[in-house]
Amino acid sequence: MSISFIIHSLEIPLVRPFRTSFGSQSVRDVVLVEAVSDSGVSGWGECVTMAWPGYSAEYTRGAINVMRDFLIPTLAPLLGAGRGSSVKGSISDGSTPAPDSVRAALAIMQGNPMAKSAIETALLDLWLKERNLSLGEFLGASRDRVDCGVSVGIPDSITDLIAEVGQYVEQGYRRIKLKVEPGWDLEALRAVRAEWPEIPLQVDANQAYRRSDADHLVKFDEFDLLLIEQPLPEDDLLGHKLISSVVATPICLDESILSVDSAESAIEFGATTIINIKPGRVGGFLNARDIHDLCVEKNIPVWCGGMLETGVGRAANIALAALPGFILPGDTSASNRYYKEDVTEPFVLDHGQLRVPTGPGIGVEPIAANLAEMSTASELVEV
Ligand code: SMG
Ligand code: MG
Repeated sequence: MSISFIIHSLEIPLVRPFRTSFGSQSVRDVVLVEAVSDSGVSGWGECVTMAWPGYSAEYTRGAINVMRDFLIPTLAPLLGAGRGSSVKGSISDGSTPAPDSVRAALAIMQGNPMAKSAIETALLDLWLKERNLSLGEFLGASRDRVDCGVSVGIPDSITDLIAEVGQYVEQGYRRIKLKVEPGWDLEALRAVRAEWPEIPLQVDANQAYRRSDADHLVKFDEFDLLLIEQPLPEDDLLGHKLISSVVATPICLDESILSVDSAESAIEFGATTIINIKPGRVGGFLNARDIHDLCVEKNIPVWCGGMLETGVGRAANIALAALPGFILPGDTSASNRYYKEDVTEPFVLDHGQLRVPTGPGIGVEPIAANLAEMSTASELVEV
């Protein structure tokens, strides 16, 4: 007997198309990883890849393949039959390996942080449930609610933009983020600022500008933005440093930050003064916590990004966002921002905040009927 995995593929329609500088989607391809223990308890993790490699090099079909063919098999020595209390990091029934040992084993494979994060989180959920400990307690959460922002895709017109932002403001979101790209930036910002002069506002370009756009990016300064997120390609740290030297608005990195070391490099080099932490992008919640700790030490504010997660990924992100260094509102919106029906009980906004789950592990489970209805495929992977 050993831990087995089920890779669930789901399709969930979005309430409205979400367009960014790298493409548009109207249905979310979701991958949920379920780790099932000897005693029949399940741990869950969400793989946040998109269907195509637009945000980063990872994509959903590739992530499923690498999980099945490489990542899960590489964990075999930790998960296989015959383990017992003598296995380092295991507990007395030997069922679930300790989070650090899972991270170390997965680190042998290069890249694929989103796939690694999904597997690590499913096992972490199981391990925490065995200890009756919540993810928030484990990570060091210091709050029971988190401030929520919302990320607004590129719509068809300024009229549509104002209508959409208006709904979010009405619902109580504490910060608005506009997706921008060349040709959809200053006019959109001007329109939103004219309507809401005071609302905390920021933009995300998903790498759509170039170093030569510095003079254009300077024009963003007049809109009193909290930050400009990832204006340039992910490997262009020098470009971000150069932009920072001419633009007054703080530059925040997302795609460029893949590890504790890359975070430290970007900070020390002067390429960023704020960091968006996404567990999927950095290979899991342990790495995410470590980047948070580094940023606290270096006085760099952080906030929790989003990847259109279902309730499974959202629950875990909210636990992370409750750590003390997360001082800016996250892209941790309520379920109804994305989906008419979530796969878990919905997360509901309350005065611009979401409540940090308190149950064991990530604190939520998929609702069986919803999972069945949304499922397009499931694959059992045994070690
Ligand atoms: O989960 O609300 C969300 C989406 C937040 O804008 C968001 N994410 O670069 O930060 C980002 C994007 C990546 C996903 S876009 C499909
Ligand atoms: Mg981003």
